[in-house]
Amino acid sequence: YFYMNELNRAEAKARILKEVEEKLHRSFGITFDDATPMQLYKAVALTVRDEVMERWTHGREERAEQKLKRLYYLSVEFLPGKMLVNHLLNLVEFDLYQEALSEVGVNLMELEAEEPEPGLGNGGLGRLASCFMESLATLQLPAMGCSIRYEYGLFRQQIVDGQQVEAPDNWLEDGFIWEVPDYDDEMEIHFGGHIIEDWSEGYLKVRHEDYNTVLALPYDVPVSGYDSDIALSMRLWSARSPRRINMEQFSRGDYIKASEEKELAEAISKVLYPDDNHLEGKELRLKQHYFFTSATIQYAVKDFKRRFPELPITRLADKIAIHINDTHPALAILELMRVLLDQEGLPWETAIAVCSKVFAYTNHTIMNEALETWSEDLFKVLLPRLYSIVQAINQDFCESLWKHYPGQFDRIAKMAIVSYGQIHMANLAVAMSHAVNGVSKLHTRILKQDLFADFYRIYPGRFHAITNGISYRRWSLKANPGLAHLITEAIGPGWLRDAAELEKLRPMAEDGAFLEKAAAIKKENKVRLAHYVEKTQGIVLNPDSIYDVQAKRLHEYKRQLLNALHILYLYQQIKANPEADFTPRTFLFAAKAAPGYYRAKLIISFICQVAELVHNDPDVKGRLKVVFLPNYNVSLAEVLIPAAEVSEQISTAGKEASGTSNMKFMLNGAITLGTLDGANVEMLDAVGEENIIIFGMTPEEVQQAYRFNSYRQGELYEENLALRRVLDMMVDGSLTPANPHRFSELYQALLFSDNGGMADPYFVLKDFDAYAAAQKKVEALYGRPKVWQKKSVLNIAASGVFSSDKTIREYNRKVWHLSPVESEE
Ligand code: 26Y
Repeated sequence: YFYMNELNRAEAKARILKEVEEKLHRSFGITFDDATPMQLYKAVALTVRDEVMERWTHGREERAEQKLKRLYYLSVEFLPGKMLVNHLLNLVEFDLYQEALSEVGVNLMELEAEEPEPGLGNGGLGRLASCFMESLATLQLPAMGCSIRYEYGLFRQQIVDGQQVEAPDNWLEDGFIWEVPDYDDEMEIHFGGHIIEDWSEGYLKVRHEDYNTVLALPYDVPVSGYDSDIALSMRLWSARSPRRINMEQFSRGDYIKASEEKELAEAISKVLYPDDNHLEGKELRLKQHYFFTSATIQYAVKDFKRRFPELPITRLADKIAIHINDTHPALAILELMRVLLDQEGLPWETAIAVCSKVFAYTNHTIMNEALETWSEDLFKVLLPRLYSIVQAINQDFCESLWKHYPGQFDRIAKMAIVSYGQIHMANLAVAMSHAVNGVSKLHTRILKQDLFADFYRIYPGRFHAITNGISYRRWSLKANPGLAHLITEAIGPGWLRDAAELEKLRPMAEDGAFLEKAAAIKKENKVRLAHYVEKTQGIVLNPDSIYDVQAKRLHEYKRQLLNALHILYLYQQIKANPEADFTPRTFLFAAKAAPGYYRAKLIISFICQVAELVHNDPDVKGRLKVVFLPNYNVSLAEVLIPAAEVSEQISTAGKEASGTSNMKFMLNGAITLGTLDGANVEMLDAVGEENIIIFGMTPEEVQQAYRFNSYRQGELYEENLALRRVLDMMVDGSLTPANPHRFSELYQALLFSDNGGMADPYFVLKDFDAYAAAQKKVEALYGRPKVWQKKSVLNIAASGVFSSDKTIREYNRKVWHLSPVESEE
């Protein structure tokens, strides 16, 4: 379509409109003029789906024909974002559709508003999984993403009276055009019951009896890649009761009991757990994990046998790779062991050998509260066969450890898979995978030196550093079309295939006309955001102020509180000197807090109160604005990130494994204000220290302060007057005069240790001065627009290394070894 002449274009547009019209007639029995926006959206989406489906079929056939190895990417979360426009961009048909539809008065971007966003994830980990799927499709690597079809995605966040309120996300309510159920691949999942060891034939046969069955029905959602001949599947398993309604009970009049059973089975895929980086060991969550990993393993084995009837099961690892995204799907390891032992009849050692060749594991966090463990008591009741398998693996594993660490009981206990009544999923994943990786260089170093140091000593070759990446086409072409067009105008369209070509923009940083155009686009995006904020919040933004954005899940370690305290500091400066010059600033926050994370919710309230204070003070007028944007999700990110000038990446050094929004902001020309944490370190390497603002403690300093317990919070309070004044504002009634104690918990947590926990464990106070100084630099730099714009363009030029295409190539080279589907020309 790129190279079409005018005549062909006109024909193609007419064809598109005709197809849309036909879909309206056939699917909805309605004419174009009478169609509702939702019907129109669906009709357009159905025509696009037809084309995506062709690539889907093609990919499937070619993969079979070429007998290719396939990757199963298991993740309990995916955040794909809206799909219509993305598919059109990938098919390189966006312009054509947009023109065709605009000729009949329909705006394609507005049409997409009708599409529900699948909120099947919490944050970075889920979004990363979706970026990976797009890159796999673009590189034509055979892969399938597997997860759960949650009926309710992550809650919708509302802010009521300055507080987070959760509303259900019933995203399937109006139907989801992109999913296709596959009844042929429905699987049976067994829970509970007990196992019987049968030696009657002279060897061990294990029978599982009295279990409860739940059915897993897969819904496939196609994933397209940029200008790719194939589409991949995201396979979402949905739980169904085996008896739609238990007929026997029904006829005995026990209708309630029968429907209860159905409800209980279907509860498994009802709702996504809204916790990010924090595990509560709930039975239903364990059920979810087993449900989708068991379904996936059974399907993978079935598909292997169907495609390779000539191969013995011992060759499984030649034809499939299974990647587990964090430990949540690590039960897949035990489930494959079960299938190999009990169904395929492999001897123990052989099954272990096959498994260890199949699995690879990515760690996404070193924080203790996010490391997954399950109580043995719960585990053995729910998954009795897997329990006996994990016991045996643990036994073997600990014996082998004894050889490496003779007599070192403590060390072995720390590495054990089962210890002190708990099953340690990360230890299982490391012990049973052939590859383990961290998600940035720094994070991987911490894994090797700290969390998995004892494993690293024994298996150094198993560990890899593979830095995260982003689906940069969505975050430019889709989210920031103005910038994308400017880039293409300057360096040609090659960057859309190869992100490294963004480097060609470097010389443009010296080109005044280019800088002006880039600045004009940023301004348009700021205005677009201002419209959005006015329409949704009734708040008017000043598009000439600095747009400073912190958008991510709310966590103490991410330090939204540091940002908020600094705003109070600026406020005090204005109050002390109302006539002084002050660069107008807009601070935008967006963050969901886990519903049970009390302190995170309190921080949201705190930010909202700071916003109120600033808003109501006449001295501040026009200088400071603070906005908390509710319901951060992929769609909001697509409006927010292109408008940002300052990107806040201010986590405590060593705590953020990588971060990925940092990369998206960089691609969109924001200047990063960040700590030496996660991928920020690599952004610094890529763009150079003049083009990023780094501040605060180093990861080593943080480590030392913990190790030697040398952090003196109280002294900072005593000695730093500016800081003390800010902290005092938390409790002196300035924010909530009617209830001055509202935020005392936050204040206390910064200054006083509490049941053995140290005060301010994320070093908010310690980094305060450095942060304020860094913000001063921001202000000074903003006062020199040409210099700012130059740095902004250099950031865009250097952001190509964070393409997830590159990340996926690296996984493939180091871990998966897949061959691409070759297209016949
Ligand atoms: C099960 C529960 C304990 C849990 C639920 C969600 C544990 C972790 C998570 C999510 C973790 C997550 O999103 N981690 C983020 O992964 C990103 C992609 O690698 C990183 O960029 C980011 O630094 C990390 O916090």
